[in-house]
Amino acid sequence: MRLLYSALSPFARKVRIVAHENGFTVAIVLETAAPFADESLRATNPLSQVPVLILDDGEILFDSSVICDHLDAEGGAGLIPAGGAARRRALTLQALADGMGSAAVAVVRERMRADDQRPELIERQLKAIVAGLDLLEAEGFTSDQWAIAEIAVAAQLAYFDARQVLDWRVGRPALSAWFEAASRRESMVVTSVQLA
Ligand SMILES: N[C@@H](CCC(=O)N[C@@H](CS)C(=O)NCC(=O)O)C(=O)O
Repeated sequence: MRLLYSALSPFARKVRIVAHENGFTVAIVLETAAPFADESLRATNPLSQVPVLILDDGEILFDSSVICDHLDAEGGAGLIPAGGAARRRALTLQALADGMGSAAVAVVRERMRADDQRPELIERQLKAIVAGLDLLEAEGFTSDQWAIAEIAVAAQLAYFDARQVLDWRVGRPALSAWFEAASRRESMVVTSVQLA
């Protein structure tokens, strides 16, 4: 299998963590792609977004939640509950984390603009992230649970730090403490990127 990814993408990080937890460390070859600069990515994903997983028979999977679903089904780690309220909760929290990630990517892109930045766009995206963080603080993640919801959230929180999106720890002691412990998990450590 080939995973088209970019090192800092929180969506690709989520997939890499799920791959690691499912024992797919050797079976997946990582290939860097530059979604904003390289139009060739569009041949695999018309949205020109990473991550994209290309299976050995050439089948192409995106987006990150579809890839995670496939890897977890094949690997059997059971990170995605099979059904019922647990599954609905897990997928809803994954969707929340992913949505916060899209908002964060939009903030980062906007801040990169040399001029003509749109403060109202940044403010709206940050509002979504802050509201999501408040929900997650109330959710009360515990260190004994590490499944798709927790993985999706951890990947995004790490991205907020790496890109200095916002100071999300202020007023969120439970989420902060949970994330510190989560960051020490092997699948988080081996998928982390050290910025120069
Ligand atoms: N819903 C997608 C989002 C992926 C995404 O936004 N990836 C970013 C990189 S972090 C990207 O490739 N952006 C390029 C673009 O939107 O043009 C997923 O979960 O995989």
